[in-house]
Amino acid sequence: VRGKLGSAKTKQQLNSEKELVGRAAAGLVQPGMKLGLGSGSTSYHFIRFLGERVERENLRIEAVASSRDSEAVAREVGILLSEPRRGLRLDLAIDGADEIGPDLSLIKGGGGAHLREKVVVAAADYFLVIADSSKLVQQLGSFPVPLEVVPFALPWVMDRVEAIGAEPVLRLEQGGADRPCLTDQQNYLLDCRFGGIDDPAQVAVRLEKIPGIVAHGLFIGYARAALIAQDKEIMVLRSDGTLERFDTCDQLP
Ligand code: A5P
Repeated sequence: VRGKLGSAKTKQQLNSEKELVGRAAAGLVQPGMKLGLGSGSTSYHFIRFLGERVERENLRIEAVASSRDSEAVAREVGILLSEPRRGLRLDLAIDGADEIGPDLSLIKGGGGAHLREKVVVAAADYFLVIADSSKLVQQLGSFPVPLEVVPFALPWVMDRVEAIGAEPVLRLEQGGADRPCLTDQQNYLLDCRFGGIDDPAQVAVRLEKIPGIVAHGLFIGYARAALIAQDKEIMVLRSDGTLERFDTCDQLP
């Protein structure tokens, strides 16, 4: 397990960290807020704890889910869900990440939901990342950058991605079937191994010039802060690279 926050951890330890930070994030939600709900295992904990607050405190909130999976969990725990609509701005989006750079640039899409996740965070006034300690890295790129690709364009997208220095691999369904994994929009996913990415913004611009890529997993300039659990503590990372113990929401920029 990578990251400047610490040593190798078991899956169970990382899951406890995800749970800890998910609970803390749910505690930040204020009555009346319009929320963006992320996807993945850390967001799952956040949504469940938020559902507990909805039930216990009769907390009134409205939320947009960034994937069918998150929508199902939110529904199960009694969170009122909305669809995107004209004029709707979200107060706060909370979501996980696969890698977090020191300047809060991110790689997302390990769960294949990054298209809707990007749509949701772009509609939010504040994007807070929540993660376990393995996600913080000095440089993005050990984790392959996921691309959501229109099936028709796949071979040519692979050629173009290779030409900019990445190794693209088509994501297959889990469980050994030889079928491509489909996103919520019925598109394919290409996992692109770049190795260390010196300039994530430049790579993002290059990917955006390739027709057929609906969304890439680089999130540059979206996150305002990240809450990162480290054992029993939570740290806050800001875009200037400062990292300190998180005790109160006044520490959020
Ligand atoms: C989903 O597509 C992703 O962007 C997730 O937000 C990301 O993979 C983090 O997932 P975990 O919280 O499961 O680590």
